[in-house]
Amino acid sequence: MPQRFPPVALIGAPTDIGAGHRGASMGPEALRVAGLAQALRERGIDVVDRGNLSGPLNPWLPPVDGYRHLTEVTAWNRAVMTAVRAELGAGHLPVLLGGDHSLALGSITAVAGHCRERGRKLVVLWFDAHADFNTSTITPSGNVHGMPVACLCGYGPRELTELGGSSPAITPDRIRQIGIRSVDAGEKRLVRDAGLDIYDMRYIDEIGMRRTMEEALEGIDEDTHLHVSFDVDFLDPEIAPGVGTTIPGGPNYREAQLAMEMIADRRCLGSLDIVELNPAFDVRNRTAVLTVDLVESLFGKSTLMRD
Ligand code: 6HN
Ligand code: MN
Ligand code: MN
Ligand code: MN
Repeated sequence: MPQRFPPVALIGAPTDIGAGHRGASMGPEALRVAGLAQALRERGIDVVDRGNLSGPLNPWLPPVDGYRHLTEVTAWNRAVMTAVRAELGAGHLPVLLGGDHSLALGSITAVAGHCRERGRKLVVLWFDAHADFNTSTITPSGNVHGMPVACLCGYGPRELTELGGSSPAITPDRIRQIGIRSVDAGEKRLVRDAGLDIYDMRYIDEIGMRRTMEEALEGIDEDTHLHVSFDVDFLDPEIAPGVGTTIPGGPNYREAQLAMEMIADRRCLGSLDIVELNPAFDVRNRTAVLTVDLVESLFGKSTLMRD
């Protein structure tokens, strides 16, 4: 049986406030133009598009004390957290249309709070070329989109680590990272110290996507709230050029589809971020179209053929 999905709420967060290139602010509209809502409706899912959140413009300033635009990043994340919390409270499945990956702080903080209230187990699958585990002292760029996982685990400025209350939103054991192939020197050490569960490209090359996903999905069942944070730069740039931070050697089309299909089989998707899509780098919106295709699989497109 395919998962029966609650109504899906699309939440646009049109900003590149945490990124090192301009343009992810156009991501929500590119996903709409690629037919995201329609594709989900064709799967029999109720979809409501909440439109776009608003927040400060990108002042495009250099970092201060290791952070670029910390005040603005915080404002955007508060807006995202509030919107995601409201959808979860209403029993909806929130889909955050980023925007850069710093916004996952707001969405996952909301999801973690929701799971704590309901006594539900949370697992975050973080699809990315990057670990996003930098701090102000080790970051090579000051860009907060390289820091959300660290902030969620309590390493970061109070504005961000205490977005949802005084303790960190999650512990590192809640998160599993897939597709990683670019980690900065200081970040590597911190990732190891924190004990993050990382399925990097070397691992995927050696044991294949199928076994990787079996391991990453271990212990996940219908009582789990599964949050998928999908950074489009997870994909190989040959098929997904529309991102600001392309790193060669990512999963190909079939590998990415299989990962999404295997998640769908678990029937416990509870929330989703689609981030870092950057139309300024894309070619005829093909990365957005590909992303919609993968989201269809995540929502069970191929499941019916296997019943
Ligand atoms: N992303 N590790 C680099 C940095 O600047 O911290 C790149 C981060 C990219 C973040 O793609 O979400
Ligand atoms: Mn990322
Ligand atoms: Mn990335
Ligand atoms: Mn499918």
